[in-house]
Amino acid sequence: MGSRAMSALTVCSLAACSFDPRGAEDVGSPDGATDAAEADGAGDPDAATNDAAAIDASVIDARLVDASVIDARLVDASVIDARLVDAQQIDARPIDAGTPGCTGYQAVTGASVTSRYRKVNTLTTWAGASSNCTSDGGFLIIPETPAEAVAIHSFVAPDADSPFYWAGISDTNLDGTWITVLGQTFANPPFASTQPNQRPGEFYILVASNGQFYDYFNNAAQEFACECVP
Ligand SMILES: [Ca+2]
Ligand SMILES: [Ca+2]
Ligand SMILES: [Ca+2]
Repeated sequence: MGSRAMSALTVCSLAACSFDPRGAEDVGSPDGATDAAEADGAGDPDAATNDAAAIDASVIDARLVDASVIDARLVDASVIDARLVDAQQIDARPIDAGTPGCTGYQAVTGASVTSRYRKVNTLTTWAGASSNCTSDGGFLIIPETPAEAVAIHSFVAPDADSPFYWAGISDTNLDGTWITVLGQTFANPPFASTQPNQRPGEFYILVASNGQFYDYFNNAAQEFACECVP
């Protein structure tokens, strides 16, 4: 041991090493022997807790990932919203069904190109025929033109015993004022030369093979066609 080291020991012994802060701490520390270990963190309960916290943080991160999955589900919810929009479209379909698609109706050559028709070869009163047509969204045929009147006669092809078909035109409110089943005035009906003879109760229009009109009684039974506009 050199004289300088000896001198330090001498100083320490004389001053109780009070000049060294670490030395003083070591002296006063309850677990002075483990303080050196504390310095590197090993065995430090607090450090271990910090590590666990870090793990917990990673778990939280994972939960954030899960949260993003939940966000994705919210996106799915928006998809459900989109389906509700589709549902509205489904609601719109009954509106379309208001024109029933004219199911069971067909185009008739020479008749109105914008209409479809359905024939009924059952002898029926005018009122019964009209009800039959409105039951599926159609209406008792209104032959606006001679061409349509003739084409529909060929389409219905009524039995020769009564070679006429009902048209959706009547003058029930006022003789001589012809109104269609759609509520419109039918001007200048193409009556046969002897018609309309307006016998009491002759409120309804029959159409002959040449397209000419006859006023006639509801209690007659005739074949007919229904018209529908898609
Ligand atoms: Ca028509
Ligand atoms: Ca009449
Ligand atoms: Ca008549």
